[in-house]
Amino acid sequence: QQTRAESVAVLGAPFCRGQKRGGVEHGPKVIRDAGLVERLSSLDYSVHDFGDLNFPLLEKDEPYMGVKFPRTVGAANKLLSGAVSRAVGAGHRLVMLGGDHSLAIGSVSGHARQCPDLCLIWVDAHADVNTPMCSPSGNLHGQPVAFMLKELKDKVRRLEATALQGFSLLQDDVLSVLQMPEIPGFSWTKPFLSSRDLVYVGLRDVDPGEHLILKNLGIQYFSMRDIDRLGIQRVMEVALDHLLGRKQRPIHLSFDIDAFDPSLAPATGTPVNGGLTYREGIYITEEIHNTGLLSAIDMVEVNPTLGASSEAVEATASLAVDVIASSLGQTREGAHASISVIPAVK
Ligand code: EXY
Ligand code: MN
Ligand code: MN
Ligand code: MN
Repeated sequence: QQTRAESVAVLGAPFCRGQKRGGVEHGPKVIRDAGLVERLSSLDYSVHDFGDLNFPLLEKDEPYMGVKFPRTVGAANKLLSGAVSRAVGAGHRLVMLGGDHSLAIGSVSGHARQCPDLCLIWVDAHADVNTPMCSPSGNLHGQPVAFMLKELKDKVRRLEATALQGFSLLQDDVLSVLQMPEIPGFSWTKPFLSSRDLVYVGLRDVDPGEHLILKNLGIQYFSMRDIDRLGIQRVMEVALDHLLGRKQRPIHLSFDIDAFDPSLAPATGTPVNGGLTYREGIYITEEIHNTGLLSAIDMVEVNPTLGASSEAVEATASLAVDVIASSLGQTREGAHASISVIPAVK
């Protein structure tokens, strides 16, 4: 039997302190129960399930600049970053099962320790790029990208006049939104990503401060409106050309299940109407697979306690498995590389 001779590491991250709703820590269990390992094995990967990480519980963790559970989220991500770095360093493709999206700080930074030139595709209804100064909630799952971007740590900033249009902020307020402060729990990590190395797909709920950051840093993004206008085929063509046109490099896919329409992925904490169709979501991942450069995937924000029924939870978890399998080469047209036995005539 032919095999891909490639290995996938599955790493569970049962963590919920980046937001306020309990239950998202059970994401890894329901995604595994939906048949993840079996599905990846059927794609001829050698699958190494490293189980779930054990995150430290911190007794006292007061908010800092409005940021909730900073030390708890920082410690969990430090642990995750090391585990991801080791798995990627050992030659595995990495699948991280969340947990809430604050975990991307650890996942992407751990990946970047092994692959410093990686690029990031963020599929989400949300931009998750609030800084503590502009976050409306203080929840760290709405801020992970702000911890990664080098430009938000630069002291001197060029402010484009156009970026300020429509904002009733004074120059000093704008600067403070664009400046990432030191947060307790995060001294282990430094920003490692340039704004040109990031593309968003699926946005439809972007806060004012986030919009200022997207525009000011010139980040490439495709909102649901852009998908309506251009179609998902063109969106992926432009997105991948933006990231890979100059040079081929490893891709990190951070996939928030709330990118999908809530009718498809109801079991999640911050659903927003008007999301990706099933076919758009699968097309995104097929195109990413076809680059041959996908190196790590986050699958986050599946919250089994928020489904209205067990069917709703199973549909959401099964969608997560489809996204991961499609990212790793499952095709809709079928394949025949792995035929080991021609079925006997019945
Ligand atoms: N933008 C809002 C906030 O920062 O609180 C909502 C963020 C939801 C984040 C979900 C994980 O993508
Ligand atoms: Mn629980
Ligand atoms: Mn997210
Ligand atoms: Mn989201």
